[in-house]
Amino acid sequence: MRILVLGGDGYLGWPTALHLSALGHEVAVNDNFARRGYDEEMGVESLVPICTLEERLAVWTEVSGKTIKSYVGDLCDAAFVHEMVGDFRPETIVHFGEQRAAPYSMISQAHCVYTQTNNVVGNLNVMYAIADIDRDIHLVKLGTMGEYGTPNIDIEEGWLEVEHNGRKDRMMYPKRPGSFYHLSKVHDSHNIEFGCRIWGLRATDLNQGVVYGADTEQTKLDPRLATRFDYDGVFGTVLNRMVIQAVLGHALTVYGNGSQTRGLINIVDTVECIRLASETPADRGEFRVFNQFTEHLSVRQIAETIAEEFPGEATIEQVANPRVEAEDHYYNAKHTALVDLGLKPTLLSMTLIDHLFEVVERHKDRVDLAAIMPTVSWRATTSELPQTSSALAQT
Ligand code: NAD
Ligand code: USQ
Repeated sequence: MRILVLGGDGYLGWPTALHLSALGHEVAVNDNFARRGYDEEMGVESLVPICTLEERLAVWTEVSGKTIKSYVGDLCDAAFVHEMVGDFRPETIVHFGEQRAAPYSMISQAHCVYTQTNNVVGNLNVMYAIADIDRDIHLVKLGTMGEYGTPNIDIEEGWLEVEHNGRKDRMMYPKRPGSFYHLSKVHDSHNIEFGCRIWGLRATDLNQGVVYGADTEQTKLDPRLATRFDYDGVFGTVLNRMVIQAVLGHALTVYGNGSQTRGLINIVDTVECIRLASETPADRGEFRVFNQFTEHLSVRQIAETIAEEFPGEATIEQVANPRVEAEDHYYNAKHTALVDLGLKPTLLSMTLIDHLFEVVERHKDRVDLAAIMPTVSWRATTSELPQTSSALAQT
């Protein structure tokens, strides 16, 4: 199958491209390196050193004998997207290419507007390219479990049967997200559902939980194939951050009382979910939604699990929650569709955590301790223009 991976230089896009290529698919990647630009803006770097996209692609050919084509450009450039899709003629487009950090979207007005413009416009350009060039192309779009928020009822996979005043309908599950980033994903979902209903597009929206892990079968083949690993207070996700904190002797930062619960997924399952969704496409006109996580834990449970497994001393610190989010809430989210397609979940285990400790130990000298504590408050509304930033300069 010909598969175009958008955001193919990122934490998840790169290992997904390798996984699909290793399994015999013909793969191309797109990226505009915005993520590398946010690092410069924030003054941080991935814990694990990463090569340039060009170097990574050359190493993959050296190691596997396979070739991955690359298209460098911005998804917000409609002409570029049209040309890329027309040139590669994919059967599937996997769309990872968005600004993905909730705290980044809450830094200031400019960061919020950048995030929503980048994500919503980029996705619309992809939809228009598919509609114009070939409506049989299956769009596999990365959404997020955070689109749903934490409602006081069970979370279904995208759709909800509603009975109101004696009448019934199947409606998109109501959304109540927790950041301007998460909201951008809600807007994308609505736009894609509209494209399926009106133009007959075929799409799978993958509402993914928080990803953890440092490597996959392919990225382990050569250190130059490594994917990025973020730990800072803006881009680092909770489990990866807590592993680094334990190794560095920094207290594990639980925001608020830590009862807030999130779906989690290991990076090796992410790449497999993308394969499963791509190889069994949605029907023409179908907006299919899968909840992509394998288990759910509260933030406090994550911290306790890591602290218990750490061979040295690890302390847990409850810090004032910089976000506005429910801490004590009901949480029961369905996640059976991908298992029904064949996913064999990789649950959080001592072996996985020990492996993460080893990865961090190898690179701990690269950590900037000053980047660990959270700095972005959900309550502030900063509207002055930020310092010059390569990422923001594109808006
Ligand atoms: P990432 O930031 O590492 O990768 C995203 C890539 O997209 C980057 O390389 C970036 O340069 C690129 N990109 C951004 N805007 C672009 C544009 N306009 N044109 C071209 N390329 C662009 O993020 P990630 O962690 O790999 O996440 C990938 C996707 O999965 C995101 O859409 C994210 O919302 C979703 N997701 C991630 C997680 C997680 O825990 N990491 C969880 C759920 C969902
Ligand atoms: N948290 C802590 N301590 C920390 C960091 C985070 O307690 O040091 C808490 C947060 O308050 C939050 C939870 O952990 O309640 C998750 O935070 P996170 O930063 O790990 O994840 P989030 O901001 O939700 O975003 C990440 C990815 C995003 C993806 C989302 C999936 O960055 O791209 O969409 O996970 S989900 O959370 O299911 O929406």
